[in-house]
Amino acid sequence: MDPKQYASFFAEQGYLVLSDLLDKSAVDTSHQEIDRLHQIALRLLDNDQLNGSDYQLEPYAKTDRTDDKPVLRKIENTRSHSPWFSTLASHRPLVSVIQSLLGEDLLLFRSTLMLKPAHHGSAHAFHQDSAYWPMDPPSLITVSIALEDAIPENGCIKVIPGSHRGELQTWGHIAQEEHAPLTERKEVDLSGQIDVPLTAGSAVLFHSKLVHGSGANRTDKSRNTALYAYFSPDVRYKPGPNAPQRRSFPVIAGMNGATEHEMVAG
Ligand SMILES: O=C(O)CCC(=O)C(=O)O
Repeated sequence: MDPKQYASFFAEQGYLVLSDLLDKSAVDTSHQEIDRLHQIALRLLDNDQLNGSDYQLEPYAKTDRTDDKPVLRKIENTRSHSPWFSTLASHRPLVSVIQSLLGEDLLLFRSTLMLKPAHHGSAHAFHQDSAYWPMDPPSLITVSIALEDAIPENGCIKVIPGSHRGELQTWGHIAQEEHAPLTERKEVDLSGQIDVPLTAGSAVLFHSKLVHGSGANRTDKSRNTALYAYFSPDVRYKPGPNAPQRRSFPVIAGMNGATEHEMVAG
């Protein structure tokens, strides 16, 4: 697809698959880095310091560690914990596609590793990201880069194509037990849902109003993804009254070469 086709597919469907975004060496480096971050998490767990950190345990796992590895659901703010995952947010081929959809100036809202450990990885109920984010208008783009082959059995992402053109709705808790339905909301029409299987190194982009989720990991291997959310500086920061009223966002591209951009609530 050329950039024009990307833009029209994304506008219509609200998601876009980028095949082979990372080569094998980048995928291998990501695995090594994930192992290193698990060692850090293990030390935090042993010292009772994991709670309240950017490392989150699987809420429904039967144990907090297996094979001397903590059973983690996700790691937030990876750009602060890992030079590798910080650099990956600016991966040139990825940034070019995001720029073709959002414009030249790009800020980073989120850098996260979504981890689905073997047998433990919980499901993610259907939701729209913008229902949880203090950003307006709700037009951010997330990329989820598969670091292993992602298939329905290990909880690949599911999307409802075109759902980003509907209203923003109120959703419940995202993390769900393995056999829980992916939504309790009877009024949500799930008939159009599709799985988005990806090979390791491929990625899916999705609009922050797109209804999406993922099943549990029922296999004996982990299913990990590197996830980044980007936005244009036209999007405003609108936090609730109890949240910090100023927030600084990393610049990924443009913005006259600045490295950080502070936004004041409003
Ligand atoms: O990685 C997944 O399984 C789902 C991620 C997701 O839904 C999200 O971060 O909004």
